[in-house]
Amino acid sequence: MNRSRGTSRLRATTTLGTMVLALAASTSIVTTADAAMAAKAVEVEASWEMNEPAGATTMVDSGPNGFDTPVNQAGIDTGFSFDGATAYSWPRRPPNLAPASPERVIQIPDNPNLDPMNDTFTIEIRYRTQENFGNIAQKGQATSSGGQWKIQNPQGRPSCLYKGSIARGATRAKVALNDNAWHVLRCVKTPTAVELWVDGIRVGRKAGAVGTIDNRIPMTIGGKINCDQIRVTCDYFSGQIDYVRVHRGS
Ligand SMILES: [Ca+2]
Repeated sequence: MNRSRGTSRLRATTTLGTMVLALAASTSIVTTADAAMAAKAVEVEASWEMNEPAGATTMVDSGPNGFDTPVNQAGIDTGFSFDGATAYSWPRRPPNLAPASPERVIQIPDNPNLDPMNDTFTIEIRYRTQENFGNIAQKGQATSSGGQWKIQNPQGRPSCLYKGSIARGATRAKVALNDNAWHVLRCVKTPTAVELWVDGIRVGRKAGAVGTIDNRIPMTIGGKINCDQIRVTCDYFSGQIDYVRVHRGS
């Protein structure tokens, strides 16, 4: 399997870099620092807006990589409306109640575009819940070779976890957010830290390089897939998700 990412992002970066250089040459205003920042512009890896109507069977990716993914109506309701947003809804269920319910979990097949590698890597979600449990989105589990990233909701205080080749880095909201209102979470891994942003404000930062993350596990939304509720809990999410976006950069 070819583990290199698509050439589209390389082309886009090159084109942008060329444009910046051309602009700098023509105006002499753009500084080297500006050009470097522009050349590192955010690349969209996936953007699932979850705006499909009730009964939908495909979660459409509006990003450049086309990660359209099946949705199982036996476990998830699409076309849920709240406070001006259209979202997916996961009916309430205790997170660790047997048997396992894989119909609740959206599985996006493994792809290197969804692995952080050693890059700055951001997962942004808009969600609401009144519960104090649940894994919201992740790629890889605790024992996965190649590491993992995860957004979870213990005690209603969400945390971002990135486990890489060097270390595990995590940071968690200091206040509970399970008030049934929409909140935007951004989990950012930079080369030197892990950050959590809530509703546009950085609320947590854990310094330290985590290293490379590159596993062969599907990305999941709504809980784990490699679980049996006996030896490994599935940690199902209950609530609604308005969108999930994955960016390289921040
Ligand atoms: Ca939406």
